[in-house]
Amino acid sequence: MDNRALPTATSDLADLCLDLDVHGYCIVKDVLDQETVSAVAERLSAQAAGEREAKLDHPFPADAEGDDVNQWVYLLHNKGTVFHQLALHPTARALAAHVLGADHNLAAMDSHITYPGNKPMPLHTDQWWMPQPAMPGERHNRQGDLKRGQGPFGEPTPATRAISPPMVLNFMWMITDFSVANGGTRLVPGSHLSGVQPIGEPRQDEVQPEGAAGSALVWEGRTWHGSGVNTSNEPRLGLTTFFCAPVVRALTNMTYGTRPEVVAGLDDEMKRLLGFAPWNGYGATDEPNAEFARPAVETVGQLG
Ligand SMILES: O=C(O)CCC(=O)C(=O)O
Repeated sequence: MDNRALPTATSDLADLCLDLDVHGYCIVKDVLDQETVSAVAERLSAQAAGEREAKLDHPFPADAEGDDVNQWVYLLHNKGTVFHQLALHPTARALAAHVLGADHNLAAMDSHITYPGNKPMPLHTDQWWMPQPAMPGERHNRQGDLKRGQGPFGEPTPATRAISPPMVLNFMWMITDFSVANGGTRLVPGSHLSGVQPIGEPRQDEVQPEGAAGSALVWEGRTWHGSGVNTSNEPRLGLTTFFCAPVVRALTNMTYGTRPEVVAGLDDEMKRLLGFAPWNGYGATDEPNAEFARPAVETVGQLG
């Protein structure tokens, strides 16, 4: 298994799962038809342009320092029902289930647009906040003390002691082609098994998979990755459906951030995915076994 060649684009689910297990990432071939890609691209581009023009876009904490070129468009499920099918897509859900288990939530659905003239997003993992396993008698890291970019740092070689499992999965939809020229995602194969965080760039061992619009690049929470430099003349549209283990707090506050008129139009599966459904009592408001948590205005207030 260790000798498995680096991932190439495929739609074979067993191969995708093996690529994730062995290399920490996989490339899903032609997962969207071109009509869907066009519809998503059109809505996303209009939204991104509107937010930039109105100065309503905000950087992400893992962006390169001082990069005011790239753009994030957050909470996409509020910005067009065309995006909902991506979160619910069977291939995305199957890979999320493979890594996280049958129960998982949508932690974020955002777009990252790399524009010409940008800075590369530094290599990072998506679960820098996960405490390291500790041996009996060894002091544990306190989860609430961990900070982004703090380490532990090291080389992307297999650890020689226990490491934490993946807790999130990033399913990055290519809404335009992804290429080296337009700032496609950079990854370090095998880094998911190292148990450490990246420091120091550039690296010789990173890869930058290319793919056609309608494909997807998928990596698990421990894999070192970051976006590239866009030296082309066109924006690169990436759209991430970011899944998390159900007990983990989502990256975006989905329940607070979903507009009431959007909540009213959601089907039950989308509501579950966004975290409106309690999971073994977690995430409930006033009724742990309710199918969906009630918003505060509907819960019982002071009585008597
Ligand atoms: O946009 C990219 O290529 C990478 C995005 C990324 O690093 C992330 O979503 O954590």
